[in-house]
Amino acid sequence: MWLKQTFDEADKNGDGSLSINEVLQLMHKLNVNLPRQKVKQMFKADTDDNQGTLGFDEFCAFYKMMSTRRDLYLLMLTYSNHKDYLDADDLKRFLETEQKDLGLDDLLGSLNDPVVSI
Ligand SMILES: [Ca+2]
Repeated sequence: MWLKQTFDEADKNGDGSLSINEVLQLMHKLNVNLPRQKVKQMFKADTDDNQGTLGFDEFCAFYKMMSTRRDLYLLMLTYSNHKDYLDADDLKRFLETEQKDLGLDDLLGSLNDPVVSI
């Protein structure tokens, strides 16, 4: 499984979990350029054991969230004419163009999230 390989490679010290520094190194390697502070927020939200590390299951959830937000961010840049928000026309264009099973509420919720704001 690709994610498992990614996880193992990212786990530099081999303790079976990812510290925030291991995650930041991985994101750098994957060319995911989210501000460090945002990663910390996401990281904090995703570790429910308060130990500041991600196990494999947590990593999967984190990675999925990260990819989704990155995609949304790129979509937003595409449809907003490089404004830092989508106006009603942009959103209409987006919905007409993207025939994806993405709920409008999900999209708006994500756009309101600080992680995808510029
Ligand atoms: Ca580790």
